[in-house]
This record gives sequence, C-alpha cells and structure tokens, in this order.
Amino acid sequence: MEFQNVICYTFCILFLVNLSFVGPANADVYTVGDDYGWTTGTNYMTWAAKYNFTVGDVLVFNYVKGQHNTYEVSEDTYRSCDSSTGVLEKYDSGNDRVMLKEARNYWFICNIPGHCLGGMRFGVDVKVDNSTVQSNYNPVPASPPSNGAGVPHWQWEWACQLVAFGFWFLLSY
Ligand code: CU1
Repeated sequence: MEFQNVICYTFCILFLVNLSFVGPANADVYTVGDDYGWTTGTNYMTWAAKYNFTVGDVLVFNYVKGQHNTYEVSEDTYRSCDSSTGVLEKYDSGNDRVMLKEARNYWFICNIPGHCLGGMRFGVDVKVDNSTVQSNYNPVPASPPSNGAGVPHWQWEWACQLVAFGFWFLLSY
C-alpha cells in the first residue's frame, strides 16, 4: 500500500511538472494578414478579429523590407496615425516577429506615409491563456467520495490514481 502511494505521488509530481510546460508549448504563431502578409489593401481589424490572442503568442509581419515597417504604438497613435508620439517599438526587418508577452491591448501601425491611414493598422486584445489548466482539471468528476471518510484530498488522489494507472498501462506494453 505504501509502495503504491509512493509510485502514485511520483507520477503525480511528474504530471504536474509536465503541466507547467504545457503553457509555452501552446503558444501560437500568427502571420499578420495570413497569405496577404503586411501590406496595403487588407483590412487588419477584420483579420485580428478572427483570432483569440493569448500571452506567449507571436505575430509575424511579412513584407518587402523598405516598403513597409511595423510600429507598436499607443492607442492614441493608432487612432491618429501620428507617430510623432506614442511609439513603443519599431521593427523593419521584413520578417518582424513580435511576441505578445503581456495580457493587454497591443496596437500596430505601418509608419510609411499614408499606409496607416490607408488601413495598415490594427489592435489585438491579448488574454491570459488558462484553457490548458481548465482542460486538464475538468476530467475529474465532481462526485462525492465513495468511502465517506470526508478526505478533502480525494479529488487529488483520484487524479493521482488515474495518472499512475495510465503510466502503468503504457509502460506495461
Ligand atoms: Cu506600409
């Protein structure tokens, strides 16, 4: 019995360690404008509205170097297209990769004259990604403990047993 518990908790720890790596691995890379890339003639607010952006995701701005650029700006600058103030970051590589590191609004424009007013601007609302945690805890059913002992850790132990059994099952084949 004790040996069983040791195995169980060992797998449980492995399981939790594993969980902590799920977040970064879940980050998505989005090419701004999809196949069109970062250029004139595309509605980028429409593009941005298609996706749910979460912390750790990466935006890729693809364009011919020198024809466009990528400025991360304040909301005011996004609205006015006046880049004399409110510029937070500048990119001009033609393959700009911008990681969305924080849960907040980000605003981007192209600073080539006329391009921002012409539609090369958009904002994204970046949220914290808690979907992985939820999806991993939901499978534990919310039924009362069967032994009636009122052990508050029953859900935890139940999950341990399940994970341990899963590993045992995989390893025995
Ligand atoms: Cu541009």
